[in-house]
Amino acid sequence: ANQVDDSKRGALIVVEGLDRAGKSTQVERLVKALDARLVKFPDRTTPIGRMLDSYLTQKSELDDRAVHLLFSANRWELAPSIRQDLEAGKTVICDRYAFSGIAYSTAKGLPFDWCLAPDATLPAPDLTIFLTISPSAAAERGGYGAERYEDREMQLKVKSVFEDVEDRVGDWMTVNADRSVEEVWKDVEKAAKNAVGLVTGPVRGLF
Ligand code: DGP
Ligand code: NA
Ligand code: NA
Repeated sequence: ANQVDDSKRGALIVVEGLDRAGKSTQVERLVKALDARLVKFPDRTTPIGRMLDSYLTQKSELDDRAVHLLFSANRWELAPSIRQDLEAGKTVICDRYAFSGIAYSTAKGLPFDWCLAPDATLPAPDLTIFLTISPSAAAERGGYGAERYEDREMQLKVKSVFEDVEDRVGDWMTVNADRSVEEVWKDVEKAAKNAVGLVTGPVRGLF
């Protein structure tokens, strides 16, 4: 294990991505390379997470605003332990975070600023890596899955909102995930290690 300098907090690194962009592979590599804790959102194991899982797998219907607040609540229920780990010097990788919340709900037609509000003051990432993929590269990687949101039209809308989010958020890096796993990893690893090295000061609040 890495020697932890107890005067230095851990880095919060978020990975966001479009469907088929290879997010899980990059996240897995990051967790190993940085000896980090992985937090996957939504965390489908909590009571709120089970409601979200049922919604995503299309076993239940929920009002768009209600579901948005549940996704946010799912992040808030994990937030204290994320903060605790960061303060103890542990690096935390989040597979999706508040930016997915904004992207998916705005893509469904909810107002951008309404979507942003419930996640304000969550622990702010030191780096957000957004894996983007062109529709043609996504199509070459095979069909979308059976979950809610996994279709071409929705993914195009989500992509466009992520591009708006990028303008509102600092410490953001967009990575072209049309390329091979190794090429993408080179960029991801470099940016993440750099972010870990640059961490200073207390955990900040989002937005
Ligand atoms: P995965 O591809 O395994 O990361 O699946 C998570 C799904 O949940 C994906 O379709 C994006 C969606 N999702 C994640 N976070 C949010 C959120 O905060 N709000 C909404 N509406 N959807 C989200
Ligand atoms: Na998915
Ligand atoms: Na930005």
